[in-house]
Amino acid sequence: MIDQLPQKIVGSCPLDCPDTCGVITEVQDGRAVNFYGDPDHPVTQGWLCTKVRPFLDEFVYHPDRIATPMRRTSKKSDAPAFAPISWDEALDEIADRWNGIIDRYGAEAILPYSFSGTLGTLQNYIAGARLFNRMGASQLERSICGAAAAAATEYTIGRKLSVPYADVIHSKLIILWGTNPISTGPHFMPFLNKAKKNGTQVVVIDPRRTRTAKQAHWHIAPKAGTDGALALAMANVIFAENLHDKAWLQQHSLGWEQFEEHVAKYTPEWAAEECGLEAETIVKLARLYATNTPSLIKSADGVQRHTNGGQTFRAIVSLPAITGQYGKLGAGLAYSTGGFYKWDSEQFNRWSECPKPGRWVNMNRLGAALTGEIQDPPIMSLYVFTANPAASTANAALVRQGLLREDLFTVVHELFMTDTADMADIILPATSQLEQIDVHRAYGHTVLSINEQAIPPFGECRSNWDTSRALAKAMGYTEQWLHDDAETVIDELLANSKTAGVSELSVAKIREMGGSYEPSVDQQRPWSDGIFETPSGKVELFSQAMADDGHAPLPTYTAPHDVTPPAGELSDALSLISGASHYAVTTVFGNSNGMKKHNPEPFVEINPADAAARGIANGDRVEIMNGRGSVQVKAVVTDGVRTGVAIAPKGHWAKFHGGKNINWLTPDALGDLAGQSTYHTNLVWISKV
Ligand SMILES: Nc1nc2c(c(=O)[nH]1)N[C@H]1C(S)=C(S)[C@@H](COP(=O)(O)OP(=O)(O)OC[C@H]3O[C@@H](n4cnc5c(=O)[nH]c(N)nc54)[C@H](O)[C@@H]3O)O[C@H]1N2
Ligand SMILES: Nc1nc2c(c(=O)[nH]1)N[C@H]1C(S)=C(S)[C@@H](COP(=O)(O)OP(=O)(O)OC[C@H]3O[C@@H](n4cnc5c(=O)[nH]c(N)nc54)[C@H](O)[C@@H]3O)O[C@H]1N2
Ligand code: SF4
Ligand SMILES: [Mo]
Repeated sequence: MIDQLPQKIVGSCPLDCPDTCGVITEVQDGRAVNFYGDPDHPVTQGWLCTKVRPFLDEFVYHPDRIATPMRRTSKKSDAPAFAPISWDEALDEIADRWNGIIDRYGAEAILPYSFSGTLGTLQNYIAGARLFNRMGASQLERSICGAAAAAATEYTIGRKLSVPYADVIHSKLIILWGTNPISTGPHFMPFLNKAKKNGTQVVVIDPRRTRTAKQAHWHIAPKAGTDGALALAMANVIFAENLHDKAWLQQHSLGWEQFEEHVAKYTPEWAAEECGLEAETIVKLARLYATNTPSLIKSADGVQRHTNGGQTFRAIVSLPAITGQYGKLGAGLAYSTGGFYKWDSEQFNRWSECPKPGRWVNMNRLGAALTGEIQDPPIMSLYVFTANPAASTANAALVRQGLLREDLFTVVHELFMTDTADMADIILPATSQLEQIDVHRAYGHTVLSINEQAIPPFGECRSNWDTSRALAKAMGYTEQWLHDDAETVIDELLANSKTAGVSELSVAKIREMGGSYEPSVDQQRPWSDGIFETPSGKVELFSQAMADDGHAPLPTYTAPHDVTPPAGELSDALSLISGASHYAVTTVFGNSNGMKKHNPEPFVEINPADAAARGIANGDRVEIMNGRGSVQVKAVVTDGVRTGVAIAPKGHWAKFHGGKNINWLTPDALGDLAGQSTYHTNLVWISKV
């Protein structure tokens, strides 16, 4: 046989990351032999992050991949045990159980739960929508990540659009507000570094001196959850010192005079107390921001995972308006491009051919929902795919309690035996990104890319869409749109898009373009026409829509508030932030060698002053506790975190660390907008073990 050169297949990184990298898989004899960043992708530029470089060994060919469907053979409270079954047996059993539940309780007793294992439009979103819409199952309110920021953005400036990474070369000043792109969206960094060489100043606002903060010109570390106060005080200074852009405000905004009056009370002195900063710092920041234009605020979702996150984000996105930055080259806001591609909701969801949508169940309340908060009917079956809620959801002890219910029929579609899969009645084996086709839009840029299937499925694995099709068949649903092949669904999605230029695309056409489609530079630059997709077409500093929805119509500050029953004196509590780990993407790679090598043991960072007050030395084993639970971890004493705050990255699987992770402490209270998660409004007490 003649040796064949490996075939190069283009794809997209599926993980929850704004960069959605273009990837190349080299395939020989049906096996992926090489995997790297697409050199032709304008954002990826030929390199992948440290987490995904070893994707073949650490994910696709990981020795622990699940190969067949399995049925539970142990009690839920015992060590998990499973026996392999055939797909037909698994599908029959699921359909039987679901039909029984629908007959007795109605379809709303079934709850699909999915979030961010893959961000593929077909494999995550359409696969998660159509089948369960057709069933009339409960609808999951997907608010675990950035719902409050999204809602705040939409109320204020309309669709979620962003200044392109490449345009930061035009920014004179960039504020990275509660975001750590070196870890969480690293392809922004080459653009930022180029801008810095060009003289751009960089400010980072984060209670932690992150990898990104270490490289900034100025790092400001407020107390957790107080950014709303900081932003409103900046607005106060900008108006008081006449640094606002009156002409722009008059033409492009609504309610700015009310806003000016409203922020008069948010003085720098008041905010200094609230934020744990000096008043001069706030004044200096406000002046720097308002006088170095074009200026850009880049933010992400960490800063809004607080009880006041929605109003905080409202205050932050108001700042580019009062200084007239929206629409200037390299200026305004870089939060998310998630609103760039508009799909047709009817084509996507097939609402018109489905029963009335089921009631909404907030994913952040999963534990509560499974243990009695949701009644009439109670949740009797949970279908989890593309998510690992037993490790990633807040108040995880309660989630676990819910999953322990013997009468809850849990199906988990997974690649690995995660904390969640361990609690399943039936496990279905899932393909990896290399074994499935998909289409991806990104939330950090506007490239639309195809992910080609590169290799055959591992074992008996099936993609989310193929599993949805098989389940639809088992349930006797005959609608064609539940059974179309993947490429047909993607073609239809593109053809019905409301974004200019996209309806002419198809999988075949994007293939001809080399796997990805990039809109024109002009199209990528938002707000240059001065029009905003709000009810008034302007930036709504005063939002009637918010008032109508029962929210304060002007950006307002309320201190973050954790309702946890105290586990000590309130004055001894620290605010625990459990943001991204550098080595995992949420809990994906929690079972990888990278994690075992670089972050084998969960840790908590605390400031030397806070450590000394508790008699804690670097490396000590400590207990973190609050009214929800406790975990034991290693203490890292460092001035890289401000006083009053503790840092413990997310991403660890509970099963590898004595059955608990950091989410045994996090709150399941909802934030002020859009049912947002509030992971970081989390009071804890830390002591030496
Ligand atoms: N403490 C704390 N917890 C947090 C956060 C925090 O800041 N602090 N952040 C939250 C945020 S922002 C998010 S987005 C959530 C994410 O939480 P989840 O949505 O639960 O995401 P992951 O934990 O990454 O789990 C994804 C799972 O999907 C599987 N998977 C990957 N690809 C596929 C596929 O194609 N098909 C199927 N069926 N499965 C697949 C992976 O193996 C993995 O187990 O976590 C939240 N959890
Ligand atoms: N390596 C890696 N990359 C990831 C992920 C991951 O788990 N690991 N997760 C992905 C997901 S799901 C998401 S949503 C994005 C999130 O992307 P980011 O929002 O950039 O990441 P986070 O670490 O959640 O939060 C960013 C920063 O917010 C800070 N922060 C928390 N509370 C406050 C506050 O009150 N004020 C201020 N100013 N800062 C605060 C944290 O200290 C943290 O450094 O990243 C994605 N990329
Ligand atoms: S996780 Fe982000 S940076 Fe890493 S390869 Fe995927 S898209 Fe790129
Ligand atoms: Mo997220």
